[in-house]
Amino acid sequence: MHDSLDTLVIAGLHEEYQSALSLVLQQDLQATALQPTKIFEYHLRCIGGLLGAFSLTGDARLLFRAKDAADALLQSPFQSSPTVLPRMYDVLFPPRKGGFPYKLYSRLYQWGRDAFTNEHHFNSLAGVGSFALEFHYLSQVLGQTVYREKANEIFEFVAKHQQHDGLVPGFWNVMTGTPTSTRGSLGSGSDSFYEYLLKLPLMACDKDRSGHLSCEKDSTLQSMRNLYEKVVRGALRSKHIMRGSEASEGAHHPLVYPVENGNRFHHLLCFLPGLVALGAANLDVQDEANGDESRSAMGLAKEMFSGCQYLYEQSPTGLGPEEIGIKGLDAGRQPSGDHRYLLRPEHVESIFVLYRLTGDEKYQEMGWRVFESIERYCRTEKGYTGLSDVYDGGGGKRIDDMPSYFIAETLKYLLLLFAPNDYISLDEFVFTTEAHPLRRQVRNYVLHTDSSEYAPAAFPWLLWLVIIIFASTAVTLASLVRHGIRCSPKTHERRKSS
Ligand code: DMJ
Repeated sequence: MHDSLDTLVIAGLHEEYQSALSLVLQQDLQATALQPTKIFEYHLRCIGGLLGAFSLTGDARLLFRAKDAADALLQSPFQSSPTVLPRMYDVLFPPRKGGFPYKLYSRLYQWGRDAFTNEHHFNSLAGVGSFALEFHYLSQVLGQTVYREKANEIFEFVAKHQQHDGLVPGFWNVMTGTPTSTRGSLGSGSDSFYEYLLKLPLMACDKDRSGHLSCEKDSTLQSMRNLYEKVVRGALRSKHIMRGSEASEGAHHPLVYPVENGNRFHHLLCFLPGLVALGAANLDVQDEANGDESRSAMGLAKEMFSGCQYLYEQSPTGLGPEEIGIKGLDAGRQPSGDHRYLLRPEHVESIFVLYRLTGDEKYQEMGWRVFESIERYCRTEKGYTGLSDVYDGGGGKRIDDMPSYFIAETLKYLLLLFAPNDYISLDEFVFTTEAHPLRRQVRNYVLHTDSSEYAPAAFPWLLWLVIIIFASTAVTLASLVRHGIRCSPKTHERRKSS
């Protein structure tokens, strides 16, 4: 529900938005206090969703819900880790309500998991390093630096381990603050860390006269921007693309695929063309292109896009697979790998960004074809479903699952692809990794509403007052009863004399 709020606003579905909003506002945190929550998903879907809807509507109730949720993260997965890296899972409880019983349970849980298992000692790079955009935004809007500082600490910490090509280790022991191996990746488990190296500067840095980002005033933002450029020039160009000519002998097509481990295409990597295009449009990068578009950052973005687009187009369903081997790819044969389509957004995200940046209508046509395929193969009576095999004429079996990112991202990007350019313009908004639009360059934000009116349920002072009065009355009564049984000498004397 949290993940869908801003899509409903963007789509102009006012009634549906009001119903969703009232459900969201009924909850303190979208987490069950007794079960460990996966922090990464909670952060990007719930906090991101609340902030995206706040950013569009200015409704302060959403902002305070997001603040409560972020405070819950600071008091649990951040605080229970001995390093600056938060845990992957933790029990969350409302930061001001509830108090002692929740805290006790949470501490017992934390003690138990550390005593009996070490599985909670590890977290991915994306898991520790994807707080930056939402936490900076919270700090900017609330005027409280604590969130930004936490995100900056994490970045500074992991960035010390960057390799010569810019990659940062993909898995961490949060108890010791050491990477579990030096292996880095741009895809699963790492993607949003690299995404935010560009998107946070986009949101928070100033623009110079030519419209390019200028981050000199803030050393962390500057370092993030530098690392982003290093990754695009280094790791991305050297390890994470495969040219069609390398993929299959005699292949003449000028395609470039984003890949992992030398040869594996993963759907998640299809966010890279859009990201690199966004960087090309906003950074004043002196690359080695010398006017040769194919060697420029925008050229690289378009090349990688062509690989993703090809994989969509050459499947009989018109939808791209989850993960396949690229080596030996042959139009006549089914590639080996994971053929599922999980309603993922990354390719339509790149279609949308490239359309907005170039104005070329061919991207709208491509997006429309993806939409038609989704309608044809994935639509069910009550919603949409993933498919087991994009290479099967009918899409294979229906997976019977509609992840929340389908509404938050896939549908939102498809919708915006056909909206006017100034509707949620890329000059005004930056999209989080879950496609929640946050306003860029927010300065001295003034809340649209009286914040006290919408302050979330405060610490229950009245309840505690009643409990204290009740308890002290009980103690007094108990002592009176005791005194009645064993009277003090004075009372005894008074009684005797009367
Ligand atoms: C989304 O939940 C987010 O974009 C995340 O960063 C990784 N990818 C999924 C959807 O595929």
